[in-house]
Amino acid sequence: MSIEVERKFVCDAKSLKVLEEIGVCAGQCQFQDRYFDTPQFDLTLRDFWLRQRKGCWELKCPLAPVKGASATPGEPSRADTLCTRYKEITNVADIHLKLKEVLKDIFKNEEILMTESCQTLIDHQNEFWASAMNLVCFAEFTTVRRTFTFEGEGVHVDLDEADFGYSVGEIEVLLPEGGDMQAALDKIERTAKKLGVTGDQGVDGKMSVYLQRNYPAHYARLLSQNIL
Ligand code: V4E
Repeated sequence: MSIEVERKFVCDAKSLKVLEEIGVCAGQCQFQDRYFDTPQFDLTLRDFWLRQRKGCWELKCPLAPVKGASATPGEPSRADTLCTRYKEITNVADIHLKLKEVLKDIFKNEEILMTESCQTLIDHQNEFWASAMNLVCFAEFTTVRRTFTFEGEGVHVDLDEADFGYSVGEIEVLLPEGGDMQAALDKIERTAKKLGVTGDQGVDGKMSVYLQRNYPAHYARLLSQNIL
């Protein structure tokens, strides 16, 4: 399990030029994401994001805000406004365990049925385990991604173009669990400065824009609950 810390940014011509000068282009790839939730959006309303990418399952789980990082008590810190931090689980058995924990109140009456049928599907590496948990695909899109790395920094930058007409950059650091979060946030801040990325407002990710366009009522609910 790892922790993904990232800051989204709008990549203008200036930042792209700097990126091409100081970063090492690690290549371009294309992938399709399929996001899953219950029909009532019980996962995303709890800030859990389950997806299938290149045939692999990934679950992003929220982390508590950085303690004591805000100059004004009660207000989100600069790091929390600009950066997102999620724990990533990629092993299907661990994802299943976590989902059962998150959804336990919702599945109160069906828990035994769900557990047994899912376990059998997971044991047989059957990808339909998600439908056995009443999880349905609510979003599907393709991204073309260019990745840049920085010598010795442990930071990479992705430039994403989604097929529904939205482009966004991400400065990202992957940490082992219990790794130095402040050091990761500092690296991101330094990289943002080098790229000329300024501004105190967070930038929308691909999923935020997808929800805004395709599920406006759910998007509004996520906004009002400070999940997006
Ligand atoms: C919506 C969301 C998540 C789903 C994944 O979103 P995103 O990071 O945009 O996807 P992607 O393709 O860049 O994933 P990667 O390849 O980096 O793993 S995970 C968390 N959220 C919520 C969220 C948020 N609250 N704020 C912002 C700016 N982005 C996402």
